[in-house]
Amino acid sequence: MTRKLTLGLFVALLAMGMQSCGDGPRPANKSGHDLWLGDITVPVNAPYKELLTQYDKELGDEGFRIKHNDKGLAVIYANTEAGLMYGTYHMKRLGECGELSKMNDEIVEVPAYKYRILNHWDNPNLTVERGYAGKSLWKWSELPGKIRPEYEEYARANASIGINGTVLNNVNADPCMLTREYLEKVKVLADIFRPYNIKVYLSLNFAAPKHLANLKTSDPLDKDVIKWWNDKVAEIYSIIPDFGGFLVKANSEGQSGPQDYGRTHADGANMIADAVKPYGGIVMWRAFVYAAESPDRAKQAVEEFKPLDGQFRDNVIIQIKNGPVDFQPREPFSPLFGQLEHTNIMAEMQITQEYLGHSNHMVYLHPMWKECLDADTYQKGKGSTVAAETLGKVHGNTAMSAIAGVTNIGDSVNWCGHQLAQANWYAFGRMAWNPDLSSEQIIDEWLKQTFTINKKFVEPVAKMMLASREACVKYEMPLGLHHCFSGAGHYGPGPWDRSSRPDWEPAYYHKAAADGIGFDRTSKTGTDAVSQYHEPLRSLYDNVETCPENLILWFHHLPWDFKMKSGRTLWNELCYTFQEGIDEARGFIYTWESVESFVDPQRYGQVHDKLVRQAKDAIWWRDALMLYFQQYSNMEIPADCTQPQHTLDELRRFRLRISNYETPALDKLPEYNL
Ligand code: GCW
Repeated sequence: MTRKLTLGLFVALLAMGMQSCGDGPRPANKSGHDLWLGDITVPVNAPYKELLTQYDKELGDEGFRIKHNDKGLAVIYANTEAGLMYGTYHMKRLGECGELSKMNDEIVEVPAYKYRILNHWDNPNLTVERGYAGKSLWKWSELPGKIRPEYEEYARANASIGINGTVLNNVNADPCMLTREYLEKVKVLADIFRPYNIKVYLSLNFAAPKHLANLKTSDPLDKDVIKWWNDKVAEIYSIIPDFGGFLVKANSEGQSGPQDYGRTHADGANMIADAVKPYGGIVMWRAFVYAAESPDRAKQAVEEFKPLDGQFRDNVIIQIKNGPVDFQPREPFSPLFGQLEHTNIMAEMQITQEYLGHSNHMVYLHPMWKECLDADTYQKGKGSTVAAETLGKVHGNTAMSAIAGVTNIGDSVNWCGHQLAQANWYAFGRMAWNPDLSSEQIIDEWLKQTFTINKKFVEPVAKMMLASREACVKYEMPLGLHHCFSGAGHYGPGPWDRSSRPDWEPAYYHKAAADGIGFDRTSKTGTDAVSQYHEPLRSLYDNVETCPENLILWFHHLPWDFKMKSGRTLWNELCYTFQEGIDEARGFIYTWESVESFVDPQRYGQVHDKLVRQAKDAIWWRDALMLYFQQYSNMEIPADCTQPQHTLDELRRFRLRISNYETPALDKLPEYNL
């Protein structure tokens, strides 16, 4: 490690990883971390900060101003300690990026979203659902007695990018999290995070009254149930006075919810909201609901939540995934963002790469999230972007603006499983602070703070990372295809997979048949999902001539020889788009090799091995999908494309035996020549 360690905590985290070997757990003692911890604490007491004596409305509770005082010294001003802290991190970031000259002008920074929250899908038994970075960071069996240094490092990392809340446990929530025993453990974490302006939240199990108190029901209108929740919430706040509130997955994928008792989502959410209201708590109620019987899963959130608009309490926020199905590499934005007027809404992004190659693939996700936030819902005419909707600007309810990211953090030595995946954690925080920041700016900052400011490294690696999301779309599911994943951990292709539910089978989504491929969501012949979008989008998507080609198979079922804008048949367009993805993934390896001299051997080697696997997986995806589709199209893969290296039968026989809590080892995957 040649770089000095700095406040740019992402430098620090990587540096820490460098002190141990291999991918094992990070060292549990502090000694290895002294340098950066020491460095990080110094500026917090430095004299160039001033709490304002008169509240400055422009800055609010978390913003700051940096300007020169009459002695020519740059000073950070804020209304609160939190504001001073964010200002300090900002100043350090500028320093690390070689941009201190920006302080010649006055800087005013105020976070865009009020609630900037990480969601951990961590279970009490230390598994992490869709977690690809080892086990859970939270060592519940050791708490409250033993405190690991990682807890505070985690808080510093988040503070440096503006995260101010964390939901500690999985939305598929174990009721035990609300027991006194666990609340005492949660308290320890809350105490560690508090100085960093981070509140803790918990996911709740809606059936907790039944599980924990043996009540006969968990009906949200039952008076004993209401009392139980009120008492439980009072207990929580007596232990953690600034507890943030709850995240709820109800009546979704087998989780209990108010509909079990003939009640609505609003009944359920409001009951919890009333309990936390006196303490300033909030309820984030997820809109990720779908039933096996529906002909189109993509429509269900709007169908369930639109009729409830206006019925939710003002401390409830409906948490909506960016896309209408499920965190696919490309989805149109969820139409629910443009359908509610009197209800708080927030976006849920997935930082962990459930559908983007786990921590084996290098995929920089900010461009994907920004595509969603920048998308225009047209709910109140042009400019009603998803960002504006979730910031509360479209309906003038800005007080409850929020955004959530499902984390990619675990106890692996590099925190996120892939050395370059920390960029996604970093990017989520920066985006929540300022959704206008560009993907370029964020990756530039992260690379400079994590590796080196040398342009010869930063420029090619930034270019590679900026291209990676689109490359992943091309090699996994181009042209609007979606959910062609193997059921085994959602890693790798499985277009032929069968399941207990039709909507858990890839064929439900790709609909490949002799007459063509794609999901018909048009108004005349399809499910009419297009009508959940406002004009001009509705018509744009409905009409095959105007539908953007990168979403065409999301909205249309088209014949194999359909003529694309390029003049190619749909079949050939699929083949060549896959090919571009394969070529780009191969190119990432060469880019990385070209910067070898800037990276220490350990990080260099780890990233290199994974990039090689990523390129192999790209060919695997193409082989699996196109050989499978070929059964219906009877068309050939063009001769100038990489030719398949396995037969369809071989690929179908391959079994990846991983659970929803694991990522596959690189040597357990189908072999390919690059
Ligand atoms: O994408 C699906 C995942 C589940 C997850 C669910 C959800 C936590 O496959 O593992 O459960 O989404 O978001 O609730």
